[in-house]
Amino acid sequence: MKRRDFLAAAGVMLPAAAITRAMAEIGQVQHNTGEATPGRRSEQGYMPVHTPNGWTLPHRMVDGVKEFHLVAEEIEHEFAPGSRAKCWGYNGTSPGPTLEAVEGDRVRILVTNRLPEHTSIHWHGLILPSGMDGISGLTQPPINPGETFVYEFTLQQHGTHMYHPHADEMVQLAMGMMGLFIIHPKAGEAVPVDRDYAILLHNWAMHPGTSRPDPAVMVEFDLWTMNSRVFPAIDSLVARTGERVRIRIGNLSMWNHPIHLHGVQFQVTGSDGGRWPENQWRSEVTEIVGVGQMRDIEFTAVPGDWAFHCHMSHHTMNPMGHDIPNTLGVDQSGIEQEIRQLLPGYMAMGEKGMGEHQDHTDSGHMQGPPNTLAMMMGVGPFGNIEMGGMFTVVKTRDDIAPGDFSDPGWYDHPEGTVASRISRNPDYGRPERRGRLAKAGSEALPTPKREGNHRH
Ligand SMILES: [Cu+2]
Repeated sequence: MKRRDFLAAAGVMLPAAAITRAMAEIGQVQHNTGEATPGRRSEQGYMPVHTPNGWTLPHRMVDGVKEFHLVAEEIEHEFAPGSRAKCWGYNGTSPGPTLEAVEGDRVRILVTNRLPEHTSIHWHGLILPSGMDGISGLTQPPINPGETFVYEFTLQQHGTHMYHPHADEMVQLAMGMMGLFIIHPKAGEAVPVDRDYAILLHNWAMHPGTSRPDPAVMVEFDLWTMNSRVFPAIDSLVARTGERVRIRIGNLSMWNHPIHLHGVQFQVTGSDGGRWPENQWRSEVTEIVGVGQMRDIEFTAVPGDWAFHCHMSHHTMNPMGHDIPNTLGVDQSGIEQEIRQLLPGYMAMGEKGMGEHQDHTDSGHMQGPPNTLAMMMGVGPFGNIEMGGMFTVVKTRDDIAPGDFSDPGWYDHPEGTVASRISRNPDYGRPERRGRLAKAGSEALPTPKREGNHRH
């Protein structure tokens, strides 16, 4: 965009004095590389945030103002290899690039709309003039297709924040329009972190066989994402043993997500309200991140491969039929033959649980609809991981260089520290058992006796 065009656009919302000042600065624009050197603090002294599967938007300094430029547009998105979709995002991606600044910075954010309909951007949780709040119709005119608007305000707080449209929200959020806005405290942090991750949670209705999210769905979503990716395509979160790690988690989906980390008791240290005073930090192993909320968790990294996931078990699955009949314990051997006459290759599933599912899909026995992921995926050093959705791994090793985010592979467990088989005999040992056991030899699960028929 030409400088003159920007100033014309800026004229919509900036006082004349600011434009004059900006014009005087033409030719004195400093370009910033955006992402600082990994593991190094920025010029302003903060440890840059790392957005797994994402990126940080470069800015430039214009007249002492940090200037960012977001472009709302349709994108080709991949949730994981095997599932692509036409989505909407910013600057080519969903989530849009992370914006990063420091409390006290003055920021100018240009927003160009290349969508087929109008949009706006709301700076979720930021303290700013009402007219900069980005609510189409309420605080500003909509940004029509082809137009560029400018937002400008001074950052009066620090914390983990988000941006998203506030125009045709149901559609634009469902299509993937969202991003993170990280503001570091001006005074620095008394307890510094060595690694600072940022993750946005979302859900998508990608009906099997389709390639565009369905914005009308309210409950039955089939993709549950961290930074718009599903397991096993979500980057591992890497750390060196002993490092202090922060994971900032925001939720713009339609569900609350109890986020669980294995291996440590983390501290919940902050939110969109900023980093809390230390005496308000609390130890948890699962923290619910409600819709529209942010939570920061921090921990000291201990060696291993540690699962990090939503604890809603259907949120760690990829597409599945939620309305299928319950076949657990049902002998389907006859039915399978009959259905195969109508549907060649049909496989009865679920008689002994769904654990066999990944074997069938991985081996190609069971071909799902095109452009649709299998329900459970991922292969670890000990076999199938049988996960999907909001699941990834915190990988901590002793020999990771500061700022190295590359995946170190699977953990090499010290001798004698892995659970292992000691018998293949189901009658092994003398464990105490209570309650009503299923009949010997039956594969059926015990069925509780119902109360008698009370009709008289
Ligand atoms: Cu969840």
